[in-house]
Amino acid sequence: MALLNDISEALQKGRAQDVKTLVQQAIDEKTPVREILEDGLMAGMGIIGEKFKNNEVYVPEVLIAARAMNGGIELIRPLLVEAGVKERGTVVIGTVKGDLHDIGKNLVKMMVEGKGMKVIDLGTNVTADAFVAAAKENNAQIIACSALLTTTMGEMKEVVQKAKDAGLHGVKIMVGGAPVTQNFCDTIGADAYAPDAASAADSALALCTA
Ligand code: B1M
Repeated sequence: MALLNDISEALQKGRAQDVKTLVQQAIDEKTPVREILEDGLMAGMGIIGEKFKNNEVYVPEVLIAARAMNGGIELIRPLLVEAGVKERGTVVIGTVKGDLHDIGKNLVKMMVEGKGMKVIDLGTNVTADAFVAAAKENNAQIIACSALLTTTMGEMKEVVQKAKDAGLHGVKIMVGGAPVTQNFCDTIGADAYAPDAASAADSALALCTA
């Protein structure tokens, strides 16, 4: 549908006001809210995610697109609740204890939201206990940990251990950040590693729907 395509295009260009206007038009035309979300907003964010993965766009473009997406989501949120469109899963995210870097973590959050999942953002300097408590409280499927320092990435092992100790066997632990590797993920017994925000979102969705 042309209007949904226009929403996707405006989102990719980061035109927040255009996204709002077009989403409102789609609502007024009684376009099903799920289509506005999936074929308009999420489709646009998906394309941005792929381009980001391929270094065709960079951090600023992603942030601007995410802001445009949030504007559109705000308009459809009440209708989503009414229509009973459920989130595809819940992800608790944070940067590990001792680490204050949050730019990458915020990108992961936006991309995961772009896949239609609910994200509980615990911010930075998050202890293993806080990750576990939030996962329990929110019935999360995934704990997503970011670390940018070689001195803090070890905290991820603590999160894996504490989640195990707390009996959160169904909750998957996803790790990432510049010094983190697949090998490190395997060594600490985490469930998934993603090298970038778009792959993290793909992985989170796959884990939630597995
Ligand atoms: Co810091 N810092 N920093 N810093 N900083 C680095 C990381 C460093 C590499 C710089 C360097 O020395 N060349 C170095 C780490 C060295 C190491 O450990 N190997 C470093 C250091 C040493 C420090 C301090 C210790 C400096 C000091 O005080 N002596 C200090 C530590 C503070 C602390 O955390 N306790 C510090 C402080 C800071 C600032 C506060 C000034 C600032 C952070 C601001 C903020 O985040 N709000 C800062 C910044 C900006 C950087 C650099 C320049 C940029 C990091 C960044 O945001 N990159 C960085 C050097 C560099 O990378 N060039 C550096 C952009 C971002 C989009 O990438 O976060 O990697 P990134 O995220 C990617 C992927 O990694 C992945 O997806 C993202 C996008 O695709 N990803 C995930 C991230 N999390 C993921 C989670 C996932 C999956 C994928 O699943 C859950």
